[in-house]
Amino acid sequence: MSKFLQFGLALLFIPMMLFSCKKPIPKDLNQENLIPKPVSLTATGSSFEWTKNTQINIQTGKEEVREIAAYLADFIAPSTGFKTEIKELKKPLGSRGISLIINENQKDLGEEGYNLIIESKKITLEAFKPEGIFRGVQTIRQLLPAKIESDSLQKGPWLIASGTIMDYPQYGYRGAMLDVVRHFFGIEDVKQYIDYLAAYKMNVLHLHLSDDQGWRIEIKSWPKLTEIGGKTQVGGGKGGYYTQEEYQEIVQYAKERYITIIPEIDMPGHTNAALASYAELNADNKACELYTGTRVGFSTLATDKEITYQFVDDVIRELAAITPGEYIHIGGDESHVTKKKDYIKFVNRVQKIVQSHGKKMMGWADVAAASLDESSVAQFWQTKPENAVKAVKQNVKVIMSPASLAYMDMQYDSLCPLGLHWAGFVPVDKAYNWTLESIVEGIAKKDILGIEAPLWTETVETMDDIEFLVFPRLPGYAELGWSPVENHSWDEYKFRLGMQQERFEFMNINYYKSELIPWQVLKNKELK
Ligand code: TNX
Repeated sequence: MSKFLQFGLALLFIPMMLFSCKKPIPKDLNQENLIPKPVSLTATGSSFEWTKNTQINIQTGKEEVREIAAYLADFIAPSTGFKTEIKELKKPLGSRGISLIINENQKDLGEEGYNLIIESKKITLEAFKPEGIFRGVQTIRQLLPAKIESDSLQKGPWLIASGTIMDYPQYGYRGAMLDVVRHFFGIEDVKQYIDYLAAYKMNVLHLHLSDDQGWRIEIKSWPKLTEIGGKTQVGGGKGGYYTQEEYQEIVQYAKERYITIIPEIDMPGHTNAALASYAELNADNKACELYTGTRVGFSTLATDKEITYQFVDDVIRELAAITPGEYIHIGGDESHVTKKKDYIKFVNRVQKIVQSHGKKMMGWADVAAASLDESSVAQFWQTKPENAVKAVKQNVKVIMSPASLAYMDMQYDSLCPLGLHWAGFVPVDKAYNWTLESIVEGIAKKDILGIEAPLWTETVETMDDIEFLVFPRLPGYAELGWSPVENHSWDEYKFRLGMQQERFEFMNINYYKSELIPWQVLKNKELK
C-alpha cells in the first residue's frame, strides 16, 4: 500500500475512532417514571443513544418479531426523523443497536414477560414470546424522552438510561371496556383507544356492542338489527354500527398490539334495540319503539320463545366467526323485568350456545345465578359482591371491575362536567388505592383473572370526552393489574403519574388535571 493511501486511510479512521469512543452521557434508570412499575430494575448510570444509525436487529425467520420491530421503527419515526433499519441476523445477540430476541429458554418470563438490558452501545430485549417483546417495546418507549410521542419533528438527543429491567405481569387479563352503544364511536376512535391501552401494557378491549339504545355490529342473518336498531343513540343522535369487515379491522389492529377484543351482546335485558328491530323477539309480538334515554332494566327478550334462541344462536355464530379471542360476553346484567327462573334458564341455554361455537362465556357477575360451567368467567361490577362470590363457589374465575373504584364513567368529583355518580365519585387516588385480591372477602388471587376498567358512555360523546374520563385513571388500573402489590404505593405512584404529563401533552390527550397529582414537568409552563 502506498504511503499516500495509508495516510488517507488513517485520516478516515481517526474521526471514526473518536466517534466510537464518544463517552455515553450519564443517566439514572432509577429516576425514570415507568407505568406500570416493573417487577425489578437495576440502574448502571450510563445511557444508550438512539441515533439515525441505530438499527433494530431480529433473528432470522421471526416474522412476528419483524412486525414488532416495524411498529417500533414507525413509532419513533415522526418525532426523530429516523428511518430505522431492521436487520435479520442469524445471531443478533451482542450486535450494536437494539436487538429483539425470542429466547426459548426463558419460559419463566411467561407470555408477556421480558428482560431489557440497556448498555451504552446496545439494547437487548428478550422474551419467551413475541407478546413479551411488544410489552418490552412499550418500556423502551417510556424510557425515551416524552417528546418521542410527538407527531412532528423534535430535537434529540434520544437517550435511554442504562441498566436492566426484568418484568412480567401479575395478572393475564388487564383490560378496559368501551360502551359504543350509548354513544357510537367510529373505528378511528376505537383504534385510538386501543393505542392508549397498548401504551400501558393492557391486553383486553371489551366492546359493549348492544344495549337498549343501539345495536352496533352487523349480523347478516338479522339485518334489521343494524338497519333499525343501529339508527340512534342516547339523546337521539344518529348512532351507527360496524360492518363485519370494520369489526375485523378493529380486531386486527388490536391483535397487532397484542390486545384481545371481547365482544359483548347484552341479554336478556338491555335489549330494547333488538326488540325494536324484530317484533318476534317480544313476548307480545309487537316491536317496541327505539329508545334514546338512559334508564336501565326495562327490556327483556322473550325467554320462552324458540325464535329467541334461534336469534341468539345466529348472532353468536356470526360473531364467533370473526372473533379470534376465546371469550364472547353475553352481558346478563340488570335483567330486572325477566323472571328469575326464566333468567336462569336463559343463561344456562346461552352458555351452551356460546360453547357450541367454540367460545367461552363471559358475563356480568349477575350470571352466577345460573349454573355456570367452570370455563365461564364472571365480571364483578356491583357494589354488593354476592354474585361474584356465588361465581367463585362454582369454580368460576372472576374479573374485577368494582364500579365504586374501577368505573371510568364515574365522575372524579361533584364538579366533574362528565360522568355519573351512582357508585360514588372516583378521584384518581381512590381509583389506584385498592388491590384486586383484597376487595371481595372470599375471593383470592387464584380466583381472579385480572382487572377491567369499564367506560359507559351515557354522558360521553366525543374522543375528548373519552380522554377526560380515562386519563389519568387508566395508567393506574394498568399498574394494579401488572405490578406486584409490593410495588403499589399512591404516595410514590402519584409522582410517576405527574411525570407522565409531558407525554400526555405530546400525545394530545385531553386529560383531567386532577389537583391530587403533582404535575411536575409543566408546572411552570402554561397548560393547555
Ligand atoms: C350499570 S355496569 C350498567 C350499565 C350502565 C352503567 C352506568 C352494568 C353491568 N350495567 O348499563 O351504563 O351502570 O354506569
